[in-house]
Amino acid sequence: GLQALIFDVDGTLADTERDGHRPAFNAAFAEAGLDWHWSVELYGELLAVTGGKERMRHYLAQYRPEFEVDRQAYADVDALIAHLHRRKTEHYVALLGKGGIPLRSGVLRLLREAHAAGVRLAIATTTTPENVTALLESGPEPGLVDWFEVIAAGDVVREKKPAPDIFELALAQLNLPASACVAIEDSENGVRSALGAGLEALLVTTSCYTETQDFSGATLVVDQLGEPGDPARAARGDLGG
Ligand code: XBP
Ligand code: MG
Repeated sequence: GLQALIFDVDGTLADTERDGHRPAFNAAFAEAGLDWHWSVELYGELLAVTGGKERMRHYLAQYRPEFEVDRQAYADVDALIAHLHRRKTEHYVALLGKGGIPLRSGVLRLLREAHAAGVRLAIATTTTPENVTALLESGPEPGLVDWFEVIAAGDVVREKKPAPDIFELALAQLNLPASACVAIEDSENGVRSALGAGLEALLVTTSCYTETQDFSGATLVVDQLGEPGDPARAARGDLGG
């Protein structure tokens, strides 16, 4: 039977990408004196690469091939990227601290029901642990972060999604087989990661950047979890057997 839910964070718990991570990256670029700006559209393309540091490296290779790092200020490109990512994380956490990004519809309801039923909760995400904590603590449920027994996040694994490493780590830390868990994701990269770790029960709640992606292998794809009484929810199915 079902023993644990393993949640993705960005796009799944909250719509963090367009109005959270993206402006935080742009703020870090501007304050470093860089003329980089990630529009809503460009960011959609860049999301193909998971991980903020990896995404910046990809942007440089694809869109700024001529870029040369200011050697007076940074030892090399990696040092610049590490600096930008630290600052970006600070901007992002500050935004969340102001209550800037709510949990998606139905997320808190599902977490409360699972928590009350003794279903174990875990996270498997590409973003940093501090971002996860800041998001969970920014909402209306005090102590929500403590409901999660396992938070597998960020650079703790060698390869980020779509590689299976982060879901494998979450399963290992839960000490459960994939067959006892349901993964909840919003992106193709996330679905590939979960499937690669053997998770077959896979619920996808598409988000603003992922609506048109390929979710083959997912058990159920919906546009949101929704709340009871929300008419959009009545039309959708149930995770079922
Ligand atoms: C999330 C990511 C992250 C965020 C930015 O993917 O790819 O890189 O965009 O966060 P997923 P960081 O939802 O599949 O985990 O800058 O902290 O990486
Ligand atoms: Mg996601």
